Amino acid sequence: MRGTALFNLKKTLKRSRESWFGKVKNLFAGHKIDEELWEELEQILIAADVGVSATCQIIERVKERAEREKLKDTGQVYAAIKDEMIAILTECSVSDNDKTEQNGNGPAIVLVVGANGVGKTTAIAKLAHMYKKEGKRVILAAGDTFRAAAIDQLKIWGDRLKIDVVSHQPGADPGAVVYDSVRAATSRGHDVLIIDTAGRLHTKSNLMEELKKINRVITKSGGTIGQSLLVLDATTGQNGLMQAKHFTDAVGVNGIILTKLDGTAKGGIVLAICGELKMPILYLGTGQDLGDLAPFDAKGFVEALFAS
Ligand SMILES: Nc1nc2c(ncn2[C@@H]2O[C@H](COP(=O)(O)OP(=O)(O)OP(=O)(O)O)[C@@H](O)[C@H]2O)c(=O)[nH]1
Ligand SMILES: [Mg+2]
Repeated sequence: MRGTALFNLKKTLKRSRESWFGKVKNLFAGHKIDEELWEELEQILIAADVGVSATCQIIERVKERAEREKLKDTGQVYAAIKDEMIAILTECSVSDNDKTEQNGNGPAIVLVVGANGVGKTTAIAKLAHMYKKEGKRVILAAGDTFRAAAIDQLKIWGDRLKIDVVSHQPGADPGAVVYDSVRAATSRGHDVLIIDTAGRLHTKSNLMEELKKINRVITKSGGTIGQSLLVLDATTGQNGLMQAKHFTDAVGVNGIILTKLDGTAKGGIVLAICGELKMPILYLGTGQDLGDLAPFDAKGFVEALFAS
C-alpha cells in the first residue's frame, strides 16, 4: 500500500485501534499463553465487531499454530494473530478487482446497490473521480427515481466532475433510465457506466424486485454487468451483514464498498464481512470528500489496525 494511503488508513482506524485493537497488544504483554488469554482475546474481538465466525476462526488458527510451532513467546503469538487476520482477509479478496474492462463496444457497467443512507451516491462520485483520473470516460445513471433529491444529488456530482448523467423525472421507471444510459454510453463511446439505485422503496420486496428488473434491463439493452457492488455502512456494524443477504439474493453482488470507516471504532467489521459473507471488500470509504476512497488491501489494513 502506498505511503499516503497507509497514513490515511492509520488515521481512519485511530478509534478502532485505541478502543479495541490496541488492547490486544496490551493483553499479550506479561500474560502467559493459557485458556484465560484466549478467552480475553475472544471478548475483545467480539466487542470490536469482528463477529463470532471470524473471531472463532482467528483463535482456532492461532491456537493450532501456537501448538504446532510450539510458540512460547507471547510476541510470536501476537504476530500470528496479525498473520491469520491477513490470511482471512486475503482468502476472501480477489486478485483482479478491476472489472472495468470494456465489454465489446459497450461500456463496463458498475451497478451500485445498498440500503438507504449507506453512502451509495457518494461512493459513485468517488469511483467516477477515480476512473476519470485513470483517463477513463465515465457516465452516470440516476437509477434512484424514488426521491427527487436523489436525482439532483447525482447531477450535482456530475457537474462537479464534468461527467454526463442520464436521468428521467422523479417517479419514472428506473428500468427506462438504465436502458437509456446503456444506449447513451454505447453510442457516445464511454468506458464506464455507473448506475445509482434506490436504497428504499415502499417495501423491501418492491426494492428487490426493482433491482432484479434493472439487472434484466441491462441485459436487454445489450449490456453486461462488470461489477455489482454492495455498499455497507461500517457504523451499522452487524446489522449491515443482515442487509447484505437480501441484496445478494436480488443482484448477485460481487464486491463490497465499506463506507464511513472514519466514523466508527468498529473497524473489526471488515473481518466479520469476510468471515460471514465470504465476499471481497474492494474499497473503503474514509470520509466525505472525492479522494476518500481507498482500494482495500488486507496487509495494509491489518497493519493500520495495530499500528503504534
Ligand atoms: N464520514 C463519512 N461519511 C460518508 C461516507 N460516505 C458517505 N458519507 C455520508 O453519508 C451520507 C449519505 O450518503 P449518500 O451517498 O447520500 O447515501 P446513499 O446510500 O446514496 O443514500 P440514499 O440515496 O438515501 O439511499 C452523506 O452525508 C455522505 O456525505 C464516508 O466514507 N465517511
Ligand atoms: Mg443515494
